[in-house]
Amino acid sequence: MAEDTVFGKIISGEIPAKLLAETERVIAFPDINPQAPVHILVIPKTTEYQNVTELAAGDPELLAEMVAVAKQLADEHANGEYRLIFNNGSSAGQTVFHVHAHLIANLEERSLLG
Ligand code: DGP
Repeated sequence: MAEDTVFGKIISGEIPAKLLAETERVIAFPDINPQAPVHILVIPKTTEYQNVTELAAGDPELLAEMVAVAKQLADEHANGEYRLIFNNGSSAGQTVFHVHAHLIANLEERSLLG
Protein backbone atom coordinates (compact mmCIF):
# COMPACT_ATOMS: atom_id res chain seq x y z
CA MET A 1 0.00 0.00 0.00
CA ALA A 2 1.06 3.58 -0.63
CA GLU A 3 -1.30 5.30 1.78
CA ASP A 4 0.80 7.91 3.54
CA THR A 5 2.36 9.62 0.55
CA VAL A 6 1.99 13.20 -0.57
CA PHE A 7 -0.17 11.94 -3.45
CA GLY A 8 -2.52 10.28 -0.96
CA LYS A 9 -2.88 13.69 0.68
CA ILE A 10 -3.62 15.29 -2.71
CA ILE A 11 -6.31 12.66 -3.35
CA SER A 12 -7.89 13.29 0.06
CA GLY A 13 -7.71 17.07 -0.46
CA GLU A 14 -5.33 17.62 2.44
CA ILE A 15 -2.75 19.07 0.03
CA PRO A 16 -4.05 21.26 -2.81
CA ALA A 17 -3.32 20.51 -6.47
CA LYS A 18 -4.78 21.93 -9.67
CA LEU A 19 -6.61 19.04 -11.30
CA LEU A 20 -6.06 19.00 -15.07
CA ALA A 21 -7.99 15.76 -15.62
CA GLU A 22 -10.15 13.46 -13.56
CA THR A 23 -11.86 10.17 -14.29
CA GLU A 24 -13.52 7.78 -11.87
CA ARG A 25 -10.17 6.18 -11.06
CA VAL A 26 -7.45 8.62 -12.19
CA ILE A 27 -6.41 12.24 -11.56
CA ALA A 28 -3.73 14.42 -13.15
CA PHE A 29 -2.09 17.61 -11.90
CA PRO A 30 1.06 19.64 -12.70
CA ASP A 31 4.36 18.46 -11.25
CA ILE A 32 5.53 20.87 -8.53
CA ASN A 33 9.04 20.83 -10.03
CA PRO A 34 8.51 20.81 -13.82
CA GLN A 35 11.31 19.47 -16.01
CA ALA A 36 9.68 20.49 -19.31
CA PRO A 37 7.08 23.02 -20.53
CA VAL A 38 4.43 20.32 -20.08
CA HIS A 39 5.11 18.13 -17.03
CA ILE A 40 1.98 16.56 -15.57
CA LEU A 41 1.62 13.73 -13.07
CA VAL A 42 -1.03 11.11 -13.81
CA ILE A 43 -1.94 8.95 -10.82
CA PRO A 44 -4.59 6.43 -9.83
CA LYS A 45 -6.86 7.39 -6.94
CA THR A 46 -6.26 4.04 -5.27
CA THR A 47 -3.35 3.86 -2.84
CA GLU A 48 -2.95 0.14 -3.53
CA TYR A 49 0.05 0.27 -5.86
CA GLN A 50 3.49 1.69 -5.12
CA ASN A 51 4.89 1.38 -8.63
CA VAL A 52 3.99 0.47 -12.20
CA THR A 53 5.22 -3.11 -11.85
CA GLU A 54 2.67 -3.73 -9.10
CA LEU A 55 -0.03 -1.88 -11.03
CA ALA A 56 0.57 -3.75 -14.29
CA ALA A 57 0.31 -7.07 -12.46
CA GLY A 58 -2.65 -6.08 -10.28
CA ASP A 59 -4.83 -3.93 -12.51
CA PRO A 60 -3.67 -3.59 -16.13
CA GLU A 61 -6.92 -1.84 -17.09
CA LEU A 62 -6.15 0.93 -14.61
CA LEU A 63 -2.69 1.30 -16.16
CA ALA A 64 -4.34 1.56 -19.59
CA GLU A 65 -6.69 4.23 -18.20
CA MET A 66 -3.69 6.25 -17.00
CA VAL A 67 -2.19 6.06 -20.50
CA ALA A 68 -5.50 7.17 -22.04
CA VAL A 69 -5.64 10.17 -19.67
CA ALA A 70 -2.03 11.02 -20.55
CA LYS A 71 -2.85 10.92 -24.27
CA GLN A 72 -5.86 13.18 -23.75
CA LEU A 73 -3.72 15.69 -21.83
CA ALA A 74 -1.03 15.57 -24.53
CA ASP A 75 -3.72 16.43 -27.06
CA GLU A 76 -4.93 19.32 -24.89
CA HIS A 77 -1.59 20.77 -23.79
CA ALA A 78 0.78 19.73 -26.61
CA ASN A 79 0.54 18.30 -30.11
CA GLY A 80 -0.45 14.80 -29.01
CA GLU A 81 3.13 13.56 -28.80
CA TYR A 82 4.47 12.80 -25.35
CA ARG A 83 6.93 10.98 -23.14
CA LEU A 84 5.60 8.85 -20.28
CA ILE A 85 8.02 7.99 -17.47
CA PHE A 86 7.55 5.71 -14.49
CA ASN A 87 10.37 5.75 -11.94
CA ASN A 88 10.53 2.42 -10.14
CA GLY A 89 12.51 2.36 -6.91
CA SER A 90 14.63 4.97 -5.15
CA SER A 91 17.79 4.15 -7.10
CA ALA A 92 15.79 4.84 -10.28
CA GLY A 93 14.71 8.25 -8.97
CA GLN A 94 11.38 7.38 -7.38
CA THR A 95 10.64 9.60 -4.37
CA VAL A 96 6.88 9.15 -4.00
CA PHE A 97 5.78 5.54 -3.54
CA HIS A 98 2.32 5.90 -5.03
CA VAL A 99 2.45 4.84 -8.67
CA HIS A 100 2.55 7.86 -10.99
CA ALA A 101 3.34 8.61 -14.61
CA HIS A 102 5.32 11.70 -15.55
CA LEU A 103 3.73 13.05 -18.72
CA ILE A 104 6.32 15.21 -20.46
CA ALA A 105 5.73 17.07 -23.70
CA ASN A 106 6.68 20.10 -25.76
CA LEU A 107 10.34 19.27 -25.22
CA GLU A 108 11.39 21.50 -28.11
CA GLU A 109 10.35 24.47 -25.96
CA ARG A 110 12.75 23.48 -23.20
CA SER A 111 15.10 26.38 -24.04
CA LEU A 112 12.34 28.79 -23.05
CA LEU A 113 12.87 27.66 -19.47
CA GLY A 114 16.34 29.22 -19.51
P1 DGP B 1 9.30 10.59 -8.62
O1 DGP B 1 10.68 11.15 -8.45
O2 DGP B 1 9.13 9.80 -9.90
O3 DGP B 1 8.82 9.85 -7.38
O4 DGP B 1 8.38 11.88 -8.81
C1 DGP B 1 7.69 12.53 -7.80
C2 DGP B 1 7.28 13.87 -8.33
O5 DGP B 1 6.29 14.41 -7.50
C3 DGP B 1 8.40 14.92 -8.38
O6 DGP B 1 8.68 15.25 -9.74
C4 DGP B 1 7.85 16.12 -7.63
C5 DGP B 1 6.39 15.80 -7.50
N1 DGP B 1 5.80 16.27 -6.26
C6 DGP B 1 6.21 15.98 -5.01
N2 DGP B 1 5.41 16.57 -4.10
C7 DGP B 1 4.45 17.22 -4.80
C8 DGP B 1 3.33 18.02 -4.41
O7 DGP B 1 3.02 18.24 -3.25
N3 DGP B 1 2.57 18.52 -5.43
C9 DGP B 1 2.86 18.30 -6.75
N4 DGP B 1 2.08 18.85 -7.66
N5 DGP B 1 3.91 17.55 -7.14
C10 DGP B 1 4.69 17.03 -6.17
